[in-house]
Amino acid sequence: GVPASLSRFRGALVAAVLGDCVGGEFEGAEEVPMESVLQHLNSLNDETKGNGILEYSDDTAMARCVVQSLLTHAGFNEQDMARRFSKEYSASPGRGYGSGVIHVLKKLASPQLSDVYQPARNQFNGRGSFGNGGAMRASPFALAFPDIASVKRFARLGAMLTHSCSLGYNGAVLQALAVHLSLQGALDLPQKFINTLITEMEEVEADEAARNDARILKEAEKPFCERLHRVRDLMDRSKVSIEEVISELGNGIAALHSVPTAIFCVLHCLQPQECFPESYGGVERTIAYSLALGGDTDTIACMAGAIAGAHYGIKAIPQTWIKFCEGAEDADLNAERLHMMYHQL
Ligand code: 8NA
Ligand code: MG
Ligand code: MG
Repeated sequence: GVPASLSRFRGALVAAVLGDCVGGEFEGAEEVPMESVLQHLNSLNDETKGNGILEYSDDTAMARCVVQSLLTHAGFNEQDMARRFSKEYSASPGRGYGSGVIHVLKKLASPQLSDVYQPARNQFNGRGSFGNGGAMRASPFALAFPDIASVKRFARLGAMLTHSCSLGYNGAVLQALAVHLSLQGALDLPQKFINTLITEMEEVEADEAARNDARILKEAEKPFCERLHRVRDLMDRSKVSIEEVISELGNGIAALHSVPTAIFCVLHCLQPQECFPESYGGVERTIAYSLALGGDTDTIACMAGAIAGAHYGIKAIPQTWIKFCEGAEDADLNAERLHMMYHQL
């Protein structure tokens, strides 16, 4: 497809919502047989049901705030984005937020707050959260800003409103970069795609704060780069089991254990495979595979969905799935608005 076409924007934003909605079924499950995944996804083809019966969770709730804020200000405004997060949380607190981040969201509601980044810095005894909550809502930054420097800068700042640990906000940078590249058609050359991500993250993780956090948490010197090298090694193998993917990359709620995993899901599902029905296109394969990993399935499928959707475009998304998922039609409309913003900046 054409780089940065409307179809890619729609695919990215809609598939992220679908991943969140259909992934909710298995969130936190330790083992998820592919058979159960296919059964669950098959139930979405029943045309007599539908109309948004699968609800979205925190992932989509916060991504919608990011989108609305970026569109309203034609750019990044931290006060406005923070206010939208806290308003959304107080309106619908039951969307499955992490147990730490809810304290930040409550503090962000205070009108006396002068520094909107402060509540996030106070998390976990001042170390900040390394959860994937910054990364799960990072895709819209790649759909709003055409230049890579802005994507990196604003994905980072947007995540820091709740996640001040570099292992949290750098996961958001990586997720936004993956969507940015996919939007340009970079997944046509998967090796080059992963190498470009590694090169970009080398620079991102050279930062003093990142090195310090990695040291304290006893991670590799450049944790995301190390994980991306593992992704590249797994890509080169002819057969990889679900167990190996989980043990090498993880399926948990830390950004480090989920963003590289989501990227691997997309790369692994670029070609048709025996375990999927023949009728499945790339977006269906990617989401199904993400769910079969278990763990934080809604968030991994949401992030993988955004990257895959930006590659395959809206035509690869089944209409029946859209009908079943709350917020999918809204995402489609917002994608059009972001597409305009991207091409005007
Ligand atoms: P968060 O910031 O509360 O982080 C999530 C969790 O990670 C925390 O509750 C802690 O247990 C742990 N954590 C993060 N940083 C640190 C630290 N520095 N030291 C010790 N522990 C830490 O929430 P979030 O916005 O990052 O959300 C992450 C995930 O939680 C999302 O996937 C979201 O959907 C949610 N969630 C996940 C599950 C699941 O079973 N996978 C269930 C409900 C909610
Ligand atoms: Mg969620
Ligand atoms: Mg989740």
